Amino acid sequence: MILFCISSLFLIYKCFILCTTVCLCPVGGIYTVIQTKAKITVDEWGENYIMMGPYYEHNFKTQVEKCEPPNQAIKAAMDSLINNGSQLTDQLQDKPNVIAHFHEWQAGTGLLLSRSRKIPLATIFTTHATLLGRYLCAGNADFYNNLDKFNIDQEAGERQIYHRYCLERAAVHCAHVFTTVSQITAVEANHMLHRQADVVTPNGLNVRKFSAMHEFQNLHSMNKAKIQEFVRGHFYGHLDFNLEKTLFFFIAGRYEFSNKGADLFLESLSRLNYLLRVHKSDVTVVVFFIMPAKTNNFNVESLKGQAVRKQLWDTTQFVKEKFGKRLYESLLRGEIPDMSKILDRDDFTIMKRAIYATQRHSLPPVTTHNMLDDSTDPILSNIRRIGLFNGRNDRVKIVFHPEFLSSTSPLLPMDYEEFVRGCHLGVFPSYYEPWGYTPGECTVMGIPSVTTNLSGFGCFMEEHVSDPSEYGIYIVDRRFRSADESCNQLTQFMFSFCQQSRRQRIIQRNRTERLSDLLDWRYLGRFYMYARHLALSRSFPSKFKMDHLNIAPVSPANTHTLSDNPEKSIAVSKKIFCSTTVDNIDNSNNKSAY
Ligand code: G6P
Ligand code: 1S3
Repeated sequence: MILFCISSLFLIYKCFILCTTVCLCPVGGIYTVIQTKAKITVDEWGENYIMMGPYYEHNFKTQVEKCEPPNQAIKAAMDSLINNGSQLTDQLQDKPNVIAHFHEWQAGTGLLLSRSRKIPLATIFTTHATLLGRYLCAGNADFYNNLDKFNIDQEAGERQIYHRYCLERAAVHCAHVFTTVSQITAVEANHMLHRQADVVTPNGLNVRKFSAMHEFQNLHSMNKAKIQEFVRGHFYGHLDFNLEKTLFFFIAGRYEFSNKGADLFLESLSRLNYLLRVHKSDVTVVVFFIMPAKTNNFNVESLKGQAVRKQLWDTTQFVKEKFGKRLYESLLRGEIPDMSKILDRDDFTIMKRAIYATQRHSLPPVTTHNMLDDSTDPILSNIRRIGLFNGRNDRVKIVFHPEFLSSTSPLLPMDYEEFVRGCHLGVFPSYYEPWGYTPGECTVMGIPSVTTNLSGFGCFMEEHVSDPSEYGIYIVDRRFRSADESCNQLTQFMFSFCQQSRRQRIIQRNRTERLSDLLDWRYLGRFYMYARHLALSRSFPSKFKMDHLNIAPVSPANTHTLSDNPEKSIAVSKKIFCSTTVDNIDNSNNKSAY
Protein backbone atom coordinates (compact mmCIF):
# COMPACT_ATOMS: atom_id res chain seq x y z
CA MET A 1 0.00 0.00 0.00
CA ILE A 2 2.72 2.38 0.95
CA LEU A 3 4.51 1.90 -2.33
CA PHE A 4 1.33 2.63 -4.14
CA CYS A 5 0.86 5.81 -2.17
CA ILE A 6 4.32 7.07 -2.86
CA SER A 7 4.30 6.39 -6.55
CA SER A 8 0.93 7.90 -6.87
CA LEU A 9 1.90 11.01 -5.03
CA PHE A 10 4.37 11.73 -7.74
CA LEU A 11 2.22 11.06 -10.66
CA ILE A 12 -1.31 12.15 -9.94
CA TYR A 13 -0.60 15.77 -10.64
CA LYS A 14 -4.20 16.76 -11.16
CA CYS A 15 -5.47 15.63 -7.84
CA PHE A 16 -5.66 18.12 -5.08
CA ILE A 17 -6.21 16.00 -2.06
CA LEU A 18 -5.09 12.49 -1.45
CA CYS A 19 -6.41 10.55 1.45
CA THR A 20 -4.52 7.48 2.49
CA THR A 21 -5.63 5.14 5.16
CA VAL A 22 -5.10 1.76 6.59
CA CYS A 23 -7.59 -0.78 5.45
CA LEU A 24 -10.09 -1.76 8.07
CA CYS A 25 -13.06 -3.96 7.98
CA PRO A 26 -16.20 -2.06 7.02
CA VAL A 27 -17.37 -2.01 10.58
CA GLY A 28 -14.36 -0.27 12.08
CA GLY A 29 -14.56 3.31 13.30
CA ILE A 30 -11.75 4.63 11.10
CA TYR A 31 -13.36 3.08 8.08
CA THR A 32 -16.56 4.92 8.98
CA VAL A 33 -14.70 8.24 9.19
CA ILE A 34 -13.09 7.82 5.78
CA GLN A 35 -16.20 6.49 4.15
CA THR A 36 -18.69 9.00 5.51
CA LYS A 37 -16.62 12.12 5.06
CA ALA A 38 -16.07 11.30 1.40
CA LYS A 39 -19.23 13.10 0.40
CA ILE A 40 -18.51 16.46 1.98
CA THR A 41 -14.91 16.24 0.81
CA VAL A 42 -16.03 15.65 -2.75
CA ASP A 43 -18.47 18.54 -2.35
CA GLU A 44 -15.46 20.73 -1.68
CA TRP A 45 -12.83 19.23 -3.96
CA GLY A 46 -14.84 17.57 -6.68
CA GLU A 47 -12.88 15.09 -8.75
CA ASN A 48 -9.65 16.32 -7.22
CA TYR A 49 -10.13 14.02 -4.28
CA ILE A 50 -8.66 10.55 -4.30
CA MET A 51 -8.58 7.92 -1.59
CA MET A 52 -6.07 5.13 -1.40
CA GLY A 53 -5.80 1.97 0.62
CA PRO A 54 -4.26 -1.47 0.39
CA TYR A 55 -5.44 -4.11 -2.02
CA TYR A 56 -7.17 -7.08 -0.46
CA GLU A 57 -8.40 -9.67 -2.88
CA HIS A 58 -11.55 -10.60 -0.93
CA ASN A 59 -12.55 -6.95 -0.39
CA PHE A 60 -11.88 -6.16 -4.00
CA LYS A 61 -14.19 -8.92 -5.15
CA THR A 62 -17.10 -7.97 -2.93
CA GLN A 63 -16.88 -4.24 -2.40
CA VAL A 64 -15.29 -2.62 -5.42
CA GLU A 65 -16.30 -1.99 -9.01
CA LYS A 66 -13.32 -2.32 -11.30
CA CYS A 67 -12.99 0.51 -13.80
CA GLU A 68 -10.50 2.18 -16.08
CA PRO A 69 -8.41 5.02 -14.63
CA PRO A 70 -10.62 8.12 -14.79
CA ASN A 71 -7.96 10.38 -16.26
CA GLN A 72 -4.50 10.43 -17.75
CA ALA A 73 -2.80 11.42 -14.55
CA ILE A 74 -4.05 8.41 -12.66
CA LYS A 75 -3.35 6.16 -15.58
CA ALA A 76 0.22 7.43 -15.73
CA ALA A 77 0.61 6.89 -11.99
CA MET A 78 -0.67 3.37 -12.22
CA ASP A 79 1.45 2.55 -15.25
CA SER A 80 4.52 3.84 -13.50
CA LEU A 81 3.74 1.78 -10.45
CA ILE A 82 3.20 -1.34 -12.51
CA ASN A 83 6.37 -0.76 -14.51
CA ASN A 84 8.66 0.73 -11.92
CA GLY A 85 7.32 -0.54 -8.64
CA SER A 86 8.21 1.97 -5.98
CA GLN A 87 10.67 3.90 -8.10
CA LEU A 88 10.10 7.58 -7.62
CA THR A 89 10.11 10.25 -10.30
CA ASP A 90 9.90 14.04 -9.93
CA GLN A 91 6.92 14.68 -12.22
CA LEU A 92 5.14 16.66 -9.45
CA GLN A 93 7.70 19.45 -8.99
CA ASP A 94 5.89 21.85 -11.25
CA LYS A 95 2.40 20.77 -10.22
CA PRO A 96 2.05 21.83 -6.60
CA ASN A 97 -0.93 22.27 -4.31
CA VAL A 98 -1.52 18.69 -3.38
CA ILE A 99 -2.74 17.85 0.10
CA ALA A 100 -1.98 14.37 1.33
CA HIS A 101 -4.01 13.28 4.32
CA PHE A 102 -2.79 10.25 6.25
CA HIS A 103 -5.02 8.46 8.72
CA GLU A 104 -3.48 6.43 11.54
CA TRP A 105 0.06 5.25 12.07
CA GLN A 106 0.02 2.42 9.51
CA ALA A 107 -0.33 4.98 6.73
CA GLY A 108 2.38 7.15 8.27
CA THR A 109 5.20 5.64 6.20
CA GLY A 110 3.92 7.43 3.12
CA LEU A 111 4.04 10.69 5.01
CA LEU A 112 7.58 10.12 6.27
CA LEU A 113 8.92 9.19 2.86
CA SER A 114 7.24 12.08 1.10
CA ARG A 115 8.69 14.53 3.62
CA SER A 116 12.15 13.02 3.66
CA ARG A 117 12.20 13.10 -0.16
CA LYS A 118 10.98 16.66 -0.13
CA ILE A 119 7.93 16.11 -2.24
CA PRO A 120 5.98 19.38 -2.40
CA LEU A 121 2.88 18.28 -0.54
CA ALA A 122 0.77 19.72 2.23
CA THR A 123 0.58 16.83 4.66
CA ILE A 124 -1.95 16.08 7.39
CA PHE A 125 -1.76 13.28 9.88
CA THR A 126 -4.86 12.28 11.84
CA THR A 127 -4.61 9.93 14.73
CA HIS A 128 -7.72 8.08 15.91
CA ALA A 129 -6.00 6.74 19.00
CA THR A 130 -2.41 6.62 20.16
CA LEU A 131 -0.76 3.24 20.05
CA LEU A 132 0.74 3.54 23.48
CA GLY A 133 -2.44 4.97 25.01
CA ARG A 134 -4.43 2.01 23.78
CA TYR A 135 -1.87 -0.46 25.14
CA LEU A 136 -1.50 1.26 28.49
CA CYS A 137 -5.25 1.47 29.01
CA ALA A 138 -5.79 -2.15 28.08
CA GLY A 139 -3.30 -3.10 30.78
CA ASN A 140 -3.39 -2.14 34.40
CA ALA A 141 -2.15 1.41 34.10
CA ASP A 142 -4.03 4.18 35.86
CA PHE A 143 -3.71 6.02 32.60
CA TYR A 144 -5.41 9.37 33.06
CA ASN A 145 -3.84 10.10 36.44
CA ASN A 146 -0.37 9.43 35.14
CA LEU A 147 -0.37 10.88 31.66
CA ASP A 148 2.57 13.11 32.40
CA LYS A 149 4.49 10.52 34.35
CA PHE A 150 4.97 7.71 31.86
CA ASN A 151 8.40 7.09 30.46
CA ILE A 152 6.91 6.64 27.02
CA ASP A 153 9.95 5.20 25.24
CA GLN A 154 10.37 2.64 27.96
CA GLU A 155 6.67 1.76 28.07
CA ALA A 156 6.61 1.26 24.31
CA GLY A 157 9.71 -0.91 24.50
CA GLU A 158 8.30 -3.05 27.29
CA ARG A 159 5.17 -3.67 25.24
CA GLN A 160 7.22 -4.55 22.19
CA ILE A 161 5.62 -1.85 20.10
CA TYR A 162 8.63 0.46 20.03
CA HIS A 163 9.01 0.30 16.23
CA ARG A 164 5.36 1.09 15.61
CA TYR A 165 5.35 3.81 18.22
CA CYS A 166 8.40 5.42 16.57
CA LEU A 167 6.66 5.33 13.22
CA GLU A 168 3.57 6.96 14.68
CA ARG A 169 5.57 9.60 16.48
CA ALA A 170 7.64 10.39 13.42
CA ALA A 171 4.52 10.75 11.26
CA VAL A 172 2.98 13.06 13.84
CA HIS A 173 6.05 15.26 13.90
CA CYS A 174 6.60 15.31 10.16
CA ALA A 175 3.08 16.37 9.28
CA HIS A 176 2.37 20.00 8.46
CA VAL A 177 -0.84 19.62 10.38
CA PHE A 178 -1.57 17.12 13.10
CA THR A 179 -5.16 16.39 14.09
CA THR A 180 -6.88 14.16 16.61
CA VAL A 181 -10.50 13.09 16.72
CA SER A 182 -11.28 14.61 20.12
CA GLN A 183 -9.92 16.93 22.72
CA ILE A 184 -9.31 14.10 25.15
CA THR A 185 -7.11 12.43 22.55
CA ALA A 186 -5.37 15.72 21.87
CA VAL A 187 -4.29 15.77 25.52
CA GLU A 188 -3.27 12.13 25.34
CA ALA A 189 -1.30 12.68 22.13
CA ASN A 190 0.47 15.62 23.65
CA HIS A 191 1.81 13.30 26.34
CA MET A 192 2.25 10.11 24.31
CA LEU A 193 3.57 11.68 21.12
CA HIS A 194 4.79 15.05 22.29
CA ARG A 195 2.96 17.22 19.84
CA GLN A 196 -0.02 19.49 20.39
CA ALA A 197 -2.78 18.80 17.92
CA ASP A 198 -3.24 21.73 15.57
CA VAL A 199 -6.90 21.00 15.04
CA VAL A 200 -9.40 18.69 16.68
CA THR A 201 -11.40 17.02 13.94
CA PRO A 202 -14.43 15.36 15.56
CA ASN A 203 -16.01 12.45 13.72
CA GLY A 204 -19.26 13.08 11.90
CA LEU A 205 -21.87 10.98 10.16
CA ASN A 206 -24.05 11.41 7.12
CA VAL A 207 -27.36 11.98 8.77
CA ARG A 208 -30.32 10.71 6.81
CA LYS A 209 -33.46 12.71 7.36
CA PHE A 210 -36.78 11.08 6.63
CA SER A 211 -39.53 13.09 5.05
CA ALA A 212 -41.94 11.82 7.69
CA MET A 213 -40.71 12.76 11.13
CA HIS A 214 -41.96 9.58 12.77
CA GLU A 215 -40.38 7.26 10.21
CA PHE A 216 -37.48 6.38 12.50
CA GLN A 217 -40.00 5.36 15.17
CA ASN A 218 -41.65 3.02 12.68
CA LEU A 219 -38.25 1.59 11.84
CA HIS A 220 -37.64 0.97 15.52
CA SER A 221 -40.87 -0.96 15.73
CA MET A 222 -40.20 -3.03 12.61
CA ASN A 223 -36.68 -3.94 13.59
CA LYS A 224 -37.62 -4.62 17.18
CA ALA A 225 -40.03 -7.21 15.83
CA LYS A 226 -37.11 -8.96 14.10
CA ILE A 227 -35.09 -9.02 17.32
CA GLN A 228 -38.13 -10.38 19.12
CA GLU A 229 -38.27 -13.23 16.62
CA PHE A 230 -34.67 -14.08 17.37
CA VAL A 231 -35.41 -13.99 21.10
CA ARG A 232 -38.39 -16.31 20.66
CA GLY A 233 -36.06 -18.86 19.13
CA HIS A 234 -33.08 -18.34 21.39
CA PHE A 235 -35.10 -18.56 24.58
CA TYR A 236 -37.51 -21.29 23.45
CA GLY A 237 -38.85 -23.29 26.36
CA HIS A 238 -37.99 -20.37 28.66
CA LEU A 239 -40.29 -17.75 27.24
CA ASP A 240 -41.92 -17.05 30.54
CA PHE A 241 -41.27 -13.35 30.16
CA ASN A 242 -43.45 -10.89 28.34
CA LEU A 243 -41.84 -9.73 25.09
CA GLU A 244 -43.95 -6.59 25.17
CA LYS A 245 -42.20 -5.71 28.41
CA THR A 246 -38.75 -6.72 27.27
CA LEU A 247 -36.09 -4.14 26.55
CA PHE A 248 -33.10 -4.72 24.30
CA PHE A 249 -29.75 -3.27 25.36
CA PHE A 250 -26.51 -3.78 23.48
CA ILE A 251 -22.80 -3.08 23.39
CA ALA A 252 -20.90 -3.42 20.12
CA GLY A 253 -17.43 -2.79 18.78
CA ARG A 254 -13.85 -3.94 18.74
CA TYR A 255 -13.31 -6.61 21.39
CA GLU A 256 -11.14 -4.69 23.82
CA PHE A 257 -12.70 -5.91 27.01
CA SER A 258 -11.84 -3.18 29.48
CA ASN A 259 -11.09 -0.37 27.00
CA LYS A 260 -14.62 -0.63 25.67
CA GLY A 261 -16.04 -0.93 29.17
CA ALA A 262 -17.43 -4.46 28.87
CA ASP A 263 -16.11 -5.09 32.39
CA LEU A 264 -18.05 -2.19 33.87
CA PHE A 265 -21.11 -3.13 31.86
CA LEU A 266 -21.19 -6.73 33.07
CA GLU A 267 -20.79 -5.76 36.67
CA SER A 268 -23.57 -3.19 36.32
CA LEU A 269 -25.82 -5.76 34.67
CA SER A 270 -25.37 -8.02 37.63
CA ARG A 271 -26.47 -5.17 39.89
CA LEU A 272 -29.35 -4.31 37.56
CA ASN A 273 -30.51 -7.92 37.65
CA TYR A 274 -30.50 -7.77 41.40
CA LEU A 275 -32.47 -4.51 41.47
CA LEU A 276 -35.09 -5.71 39.01
CA ARG A 277 -35.52 -8.87 41.03
CA VAL A 278 -35.87 -7.24 44.43
CA HIS A 279 -38.29 -4.68 43.02
CA LYS A 280 -40.26 -7.53 41.44
CA SER A 281 -40.16 -5.70 38.16
CA ASP A 282 -42.08 -7.19 35.26
CA VAL A 283 -39.47 -5.82 32.87
CA THR A 284 -36.92 -8.17 31.33
CA VAL A 285 -33.76 -6.91 29.71
CA VAL A 286 -32.06 -8.89 26.96
CA VAL A 287 -28.52 -7.66 26.53
CA PHE A 288 -26.55 -8.27 23.36
CA PHE A 289 -22.76 -8.24 23.27
CA ILE A 290 -21.73 -7.81 19.63
CA MET A 291 -17.96 -8.12 19.78
CA PRO A 292 -16.01 -10.29 17.36
CA ALA A 293 -13.91 -13.06 18.91
CA LYS A 294 -12.37 -16.26 17.57
CA THR A 295 -15.04 -18.86 16.93
CA ASN A 296 -15.66 -21.89 14.83
CA ASN A 297 -19.17 -21.04 13.79
CA PHE A 298 -22.60 -20.92 15.39
CA ASN A 299 -23.29 -23.41 18.13
CA VAL A 300 -25.85 -26.15 17.73
CA GLU A 301 -28.08 -24.98 20.55
CA SER A 302 -28.51 -21.52 19.03
CA LEU A 303 -29.25 -22.89 15.59
CA LYS A 304 -31.66 -25.40 17.09
CA GLY A 305 -33.48 -22.58 18.83
CA GLN A 306 -34.22 -20.85 15.57
CA ALA A 307 -35.18 -24.15 13.94
CA VAL A 308 -37.62 -24.90 16.75
CA ARG A 309 -39.15 -21.45 16.42
CA LYS A 310 -39.48 -21.88 12.67
CA GLN A 311 -41.10 -25.27 13.11
CA LEU A 312 -43.57 -23.87 15.58
CA TRP A 313 -44.38 -21.08 13.18
CA ASP A 314 -44.92 -23.54 10.32
CA THR A 315 -47.16 -25.68 12.48
CA THR A 316 -49.17 -22.62 13.44
CA GLN A 317 -49.59 -21.66 9.78
CA PHE A 318 -50.61 -25.19 8.87
CA VAL A 319 -53.25 -25.45 11.59
CA LYS A 320 -54.41 -21.90 10.94
CA GLU A 321 -54.97 -22.74 7.26
CA LYS A 322 -57.00 -25.82 8.11
CA PHE A 323 -58.96 -23.97 10.75
CA GLY A 324 -59.67 -21.11 8.38
CA LYS A 325 -60.79 -23.41 5.59
CA ARG A 326 -63.21 -25.34 7.80
CA LEU A 327 -64.59 -22.16 9.28
CA TYR A 328 -65.10 -20.74 5.81
CA GLU A 329 -66.88 -23.87 4.58
CA SER A 330 -69.07 -23.88 7.64
CA LEU A 331 -70.02 -20.20 7.26
CA LEU A 332 -70.80 -20.81 3.58
CA ARG A 333 -73.28 -23.41 4.74
CA GLY A 334 -74.78 -20.81 7.05
CA GLU A 335 -73.56 -22.58 10.21
CA ILE A 336 -71.50 -21.39 13.13
CA PRO A 337 -69.15 -24.33 13.67
CA ASP A 338 -68.66 -26.06 16.99
CA MET A 339 -65.28 -24.59 17.88
CA SER A 340 -64.31 -27.54 20.05
CA LYS A 341 -64.67 -29.82 17.03
CA ILE A 342 -63.29 -27.69 14.27
CA LEU A 343 -59.83 -29.20 14.78
CA ASP A 344 -59.43 -32.98 14.63
CA ARG A 345 -57.14 -35.35 16.55
CA ASP A 346 -54.38 -35.06 13.96
CA ASP A 347 -54.28 -31.33 14.42
CA PHE A 348 -53.92 -31.74 18.15
CA THR A 349 -51.19 -34.31 17.70
CA ILE A 350 -49.24 -31.96 15.44
CA MET A 351 -49.58 -29.16 17.96
CA LYS A 352 -48.59 -31.37 20.89
CA ARG A 353 -45.51 -32.52 19.01
CA ALA A 354 -44.60 -28.93 18.27
CA ILE A 355 -44.93 -28.01 21.92
CA TYR A 356 -42.93 -31.06 22.91
CA ALA A 357 -40.11 -29.86 20.68
CA THR A 358 -39.88 -26.67 22.71
CA GLN A 359 -39.00 -28.55 25.90
CA ARG A 360 -35.38 -28.11 26.84
CA HIS A 361 -33.31 -29.33 29.73
CA SER A 362 -30.61 -26.71 29.54
CA LEU A 363 -30.62 -22.97 29.95
CA PRO A 364 -30.72 -20.80 26.82
CA PRO A 365 -27.09 -20.36 25.78
CA VAL A 366 -25.18 -17.24 26.71
CA THR A 367 -23.21 -17.28 23.49
CA THR A 368 -24.39 -17.94 19.95
CA HIS A 369 -21.10 -19.39 18.70
CA ASN A 370 -18.54 -22.02 19.62
CA MET A 371 -15.81 -19.94 21.16
CA LEU A 372 -12.25 -21.03 20.52
CA ASP A 373 -11.04 -19.54 23.80
CA ASP A 374 -14.11 -20.39 25.79
CA SER A 375 -12.39 -20.91 29.14
CA THR A 376 -10.30 -17.75 29.02
CA ASP A 377 -12.61 -15.42 27.13
CA PRO A 378 -13.06 -12.32 29.32
CA ILE A 379 -16.78 -11.85 28.69
CA LEU A 380 -17.57 -15.50 29.36
CA SER A 381 -15.29 -15.60 32.38
CA ASN A 382 -17.05 -12.62 33.88
CA ILE A 383 -20.48 -14.03 33.11
CA ARG A 384 -19.43 -17.16 35.01
CA ARG A 385 -18.26 -15.00 37.89
CA ILE A 386 -21.45 -12.96 38.16
CA GLY A 387 -23.67 -15.92 37.34
CA LEU A 388 -25.85 -14.39 34.66
CA PHE A 389 -26.67 -17.69 32.94
CA ASN A 390 -30.12 -16.85 31.54
CA GLY A 391 -31.87 -18.52 34.44
CA ARG A 392 -35.64 -18.27 34.69
CA ASN A 393 -35.46 -15.88 37.60
CA ASP A 394 -32.95 -13.60 35.99
CA ARG A 395 -34.48 -10.39 34.77
CA VAL A 396 -31.33 -9.68 32.78
CA LYS A 397 -30.56 -12.17 30.02
CA ILE A 398 -27.34 -12.21 28.04
CA VAL A 399 -26.68 -13.03 24.40
CA PHE A 400 -23.03 -12.85 23.40
CA HIS A 401 -22.81 -12.76 19.58
CA PRO A 402 -19.04 -12.87 18.96
CA GLU A 403 -19.28 -11.91 15.32
CA PHE A 404 -20.38 -8.76 13.54
CA LEU A 405 -23.97 -8.83 12.37
CA SER A 406 -25.07 -9.65 8.88
CA SER A 407 -28.40 -9.68 7.10
CA THR A 408 -27.51 -13.13 5.75
CA SER A 409 -27.04 -14.73 9.15
CA PRO A 410 -29.23 -17.83 9.75
CA LEU A 411 -29.53 -16.77 13.37
CA LEU A 412 -30.09 -13.04 13.52
CA PRO A 413 -30.53 -11.90 9.94
CA MET A 414 -30.10 -8.17 10.42
CA ASP A 415 -27.42 -5.72 9.50
CA TYR A 416 -25.97 -3.50 12.17
CA GLU A 417 -28.14 -0.48 11.39
CA GLU A 418 -31.35 -2.49 11.52
CA PHE A 419 -30.26 -4.04 14.78
CA VAL A 420 -29.44 -0.70 16.42
CA ARG A 421 -32.77 0.71 15.32
CA GLY A 422 -34.59 -2.23 16.89
CA CYS A 423 -32.87 -1.89 20.27
CA HIS A 424 -33.85 0.37 23.12
CA LEU A 425 -30.48 1.39 24.55
CA GLY A 426 -26.85 1.20 23.44
CA VAL A 427 -24.43 0.93 26.35
CA PHE A 428 -20.82 1.96 25.73
CA PRO A 429 -19.13 2.63 29.07
CA SER A 430 -15.63 2.87 27.56
CA TYR A 431 -12.47 3.56 29.48
CA TYR A 432 -10.40 4.22 26.36
CA GLU A 433 -12.38 5.74 23.51
CA PRO A 434 -10.81 8.54 21.45
CA TRP A 435 -14.16 9.24 19.87
CA GLY A 436 -16.67 6.39 19.93
CA TYR A 437 -18.94 6.13 16.93
CA THR A 438 -21.34 3.65 18.45
CA PRO A 439 -23.26 6.10 20.67
CA GLY A 440 -23.21 8.66 17.84
CA GLU A 441 -24.76 6.13 15.48
CA CYS A 442 -27.43 5.41 18.07
CA THR A 443 -28.14 9.13 18.37
CA VAL A 444 -28.72 9.74 14.69
CA MET A 445 -31.12 6.79 14.64
CA GLY A 446 -32.97 8.16 17.65
CA ILE A 447 -31.83 5.43 20.01
CA PRO A 448 -30.68 6.54 23.50
CA SER A 449 -27.25 5.46 24.62
CA VAL A 450 -24.78 5.43 27.46
CA THR A 451 -21.28 6.80 27.00
CA THR A 452 -18.60 8.12 29.39
CA ASN A 453 -16.66 11.25 30.08
CA LEU A 454 -13.52 9.40 29.01
CA SER A 455 -14.78 9.14 25.44
CA GLY A 456 -14.39 11.85 22.85
CA PHE A 457 -18.07 11.62 22.02
CA GLY A 458 -19.14 11.89 25.67
CA CYS A 459 -17.00 14.98 26.24
CA PHE A 460 -18.26 16.52 23.02
CA MET A 461 -21.86 16.02 24.12
CA GLU A 462 -21.17 17.38 27.59
CA GLU A 463 -19.72 20.45 25.96
CA HIS A 464 -22.47 21.02 23.42
CA VAL A 465 -25.67 19.90 25.13
CA SER A 466 -26.74 21.42 28.42
CA ASP A 467 -28.34 18.27 29.88
CA PRO A 468 -27.44 15.33 27.63
CA SER A 469 -29.45 12.81 29.68
CA GLU A 470 -32.61 14.73 28.81
CA TYR A 471 -31.83 13.83 25.22
CA GLY A 472 -31.10 10.19 25.89
CA ILE A 473 -27.33 10.55 26.17
CA TYR A 474 -26.29 9.17 29.56
CA ILE A 475 -22.71 10.01 30.46
CA VAL A 476 -21.10 7.81 33.08
CA ASP A 477 -18.46 9.62 35.07
CA ARG A 478 -15.36 7.45 34.82
CA ARG A 479 -13.01 10.34 35.41
CA PHE A 480 -13.78 11.62 38.86
CA ARG A 481 -15.36 8.55 40.44
CA SER A 482 -14.11 5.19 41.55
CA ALA A 483 -14.94 2.18 39.41
CA ASP A 484 -17.48 1.05 41.96
CA GLU A 485 -19.19 4.44 41.90
CA SER A 486 -19.19 4.49 38.08
CA CYS A 487 -20.71 1.06 38.17
CA ASN A 488 -23.48 2.19 40.48
CA GLN A 489 -24.11 5.20 38.28
CA LEU A 490 -24.43 3.02 35.20
CA THR A 491 -26.72 0.63 37.06
CA GLN A 492 -28.90 3.52 38.11
CA PHE A 493 -29.09 4.84 34.54
CA MET A 494 -30.21 1.45 33.31
CA PHE A 495 -32.62 0.87 36.17
CA SER A 496 -34.28 4.27 35.62
CA PHE A 497 -34.48 3.48 31.93
CA CYS A 498 -36.30 0.24 32.76
CA GLN A 499 -38.84 2.19 34.76
CA GLN A 500 -39.89 4.36 31.86
CA SER A 501 -43.24 3.77 30.23
CA ARG A 502 -43.48 3.10 26.51
CA ARG A 503 -44.77 6.62 26.01
CA GLN A 504 -41.78 8.07 27.83
CA ARG A 505 -39.43 5.99 25.67
CA ILE A 506 -41.10 7.24 22.51
CA ILE A 507 -40.77 10.86 23.65
CA GLN A 508 -37.15 10.30 24.62
CA ARG A 509 -36.33 8.78 21.21
CA ASN A 510 -37.77 11.88 19.57
CA ARG A 511 -35.51 14.06 21.67
CA THR A 512 -32.47 11.90 21.00
CA GLU A 513 -32.99 12.11 17.27
CA ARG A 514 -33.06 15.88 17.49
CA LEU A 515 -29.36 15.89 18.36
CA SER A 516 -28.42 14.33 15.06
CA ASP A 517 -27.72 17.64 13.30
CA LEU A 518 -24.89 18.20 15.73
CA LEU A 519 -23.19 15.03 14.50
CA ASP A 520 -23.69 15.64 10.81
CA TRP A 521 -20.62 16.10 8.61
CA ARG A 522 -22.44 19.13 7.24
CA TYR A 523 -21.59 20.73 10.55
CA LEU A 524 -18.48 18.85 11.68
CA GLY A 525 -16.85 18.76 8.25
CA ARG A 526 -15.62 22.31 8.78
CA PHE A 527 -12.83 21.13 11.06
CA TYR A 528 -11.33 18.90 8.38
CA MET A 529 -11.76 21.78 5.97
CA TYR A 530 -9.87 24.02 8.33
CA ALA A 531 -7.09 21.43 8.75
CA ARG A 532 -6.62 21.19 4.99
CA HIS A 533 -6.38 24.93 4.52
CA LEU A 534 -4.00 25.16 7.43
CA ALA A 535 -1.78 22.53 5.82
CA LEU A 536 -1.82 24.43 2.53
CA SER A 537 -0.93 27.68 4.23
CA ARG A 538 1.98 26.01 6.00
CA SER A 539 3.45 24.25 3.02
CA PHE A 540 2.70 26.83 0.34
CA PRO A 541 2.69 30.04 2.41
CA SER A 542 3.09 32.38 -0.52
CA LYS A 543 -0.08 31.07 -2.15
CA PHE A 544 -2.39 30.22 0.72
CA LYS A 545 -3.35 32.40 3.65
CA MET A 546 -5.61 31.44 6.52
CA ASP A 547 -7.29 34.81 7.06
CA HIS A 548 -9.85 34.32 4.29
CA LEU A 549 -11.30 31.27 5.98
CA ASN A 550 -14.47 31.82 7.90
CA ILE A 551 -14.34 28.71 10.06
CA ALA A 552 -13.06 28.40 13.55
CA PRO A 553 -10.82 25.58 14.66
CA VAL A 554 -11.28 23.80 17.94
CA SER A 555 -8.32 24.84 19.93
CA PRO A 556 -6.61 22.12 21.91
CA ALA A 557 -5.83 24.87 24.35
CA ASN A 558 -9.44 24.52 25.54
CA THR A 559 -9.06 20.86 26.25
CA HIS A 560 -10.19 19.43 29.53
CA THR A 561 -6.92 18.73 31.14
CA LEU A 562 -6.51 15.39 32.75
CA SER A 563 -3.22 14.92 34.45
CA ASP A 564 -2.74 18.69 34.10
CA ASN A 565 -5.33 18.89 36.83
CA PRO A 566 -4.37 15.90 38.96
CA GLU A 567 -6.12 17.01 42.11
CA LYS A 568 -9.45 16.89 40.27
CA SER A 569 -8.81 13.74 38.34
CA ILE A 570 -9.17 11.27 41.16
CA ALA A 571 -10.12 7.68 41.52
CA VAL A 572 -10.28 6.37 38.00
CA SER A 573 -8.55 3.19 38.99
CA LYS A 574 -10.26 0.27 37.29
CA LYS A 575 -9.54 -2.67 39.51
CA ILE A 576 -12.62 -3.12 41.63
CA PHE A 577 -14.62 -5.76 39.83
CA CYS A 578 -13.82 -8.77 41.88
CA SER A 579 -16.38 -8.61 44.62
CA THR A 580 -19.37 -10.34 43.07
CA THR A 581 -19.23 -14.08 42.65
CA VAL A 582 -21.70 -16.68 41.53
CA ASP A 583 -22.07 -17.91 45.08
CA ASN A 584 -22.94 -14.60 46.65
CA ILE A 585 -24.93 -13.20 43.78
CA ASP A 586 -28.05 -12.59 45.83
CA ASN A 587 -26.49 -11.24 48.96
CA SER A 588 -23.34 -9.77 47.55
CA ASN A 589 -22.13 -6.27 48.13
CA ASN A 590 -24.62 -5.31 45.42
CA LYS A 591 -27.10 -4.90 48.23
CA SER A 592 -24.97 -2.54 50.15
CA ALA A 593 -24.65 -0.43 47.05
CA TYR A 594 -28.33 0.34 47.31
C1 G6P B 1 -42.43 3.27 17.90
C2 G6P B 1 -43.67 2.93 17.13
C3 G6P B 1 -44.81 2.65 18.07
C4 G6P B 1 -44.41 1.57 19.08
C5 G6P B 1 -43.15 1.98 19.80
C6 G6P B 1 -42.65 0.88 20.72
O1 G6P B 1 -42.56 4.49 18.51
O2 G6P B 1 -44.01 4.00 16.27
O3 G6P B 1 -45.93 2.21 17.35
O4 G6P B 1 -45.45 1.37 20.01
O5 G6P B 1 -42.14 2.26 18.85
O6 G6P B 1 -41.73 1.45 21.59
P1 G6P B 1 -40.87 0.56 22.58
O7 G6P B 1 -39.95 1.52 23.27
O8 G6P B 1 -41.83 -0.10 23.51
O9 G6P B 1 -40.15 -0.43 21.75
C1 1S3 C 1 -10.72 4.32 16.78
O1 1S3 C 1 -11.31 3.06 16.56
P1 1S3 C 1 -11.32 2.21 17.94
O2 1S3 C 1 -12.66 1.64 18.14
O3 1S3 C 1 -10.17 1.35 17.96
O4 1S3 C 1 -11.12 5.23 15.79
C2 1S3 C 1 -12.49 5.59 15.78
C3 1S3 C 1 -12.73 6.56 14.63
O5 1S3 C 1 -12.06 7.75 14.85
C4 1S3 C 1 -12.90 6.18 17.12
O6 1S3 C 1 -14.28 6.46 17.11
C5 1S3 C 1 -12.61 5.20 18.25
O7 1S3 C 1 -12.85 5.78 19.51
C6 1S3 C 1 -11.16 4.69 18.19
O8 1S3 C 1 -11.07 3.48 18.91
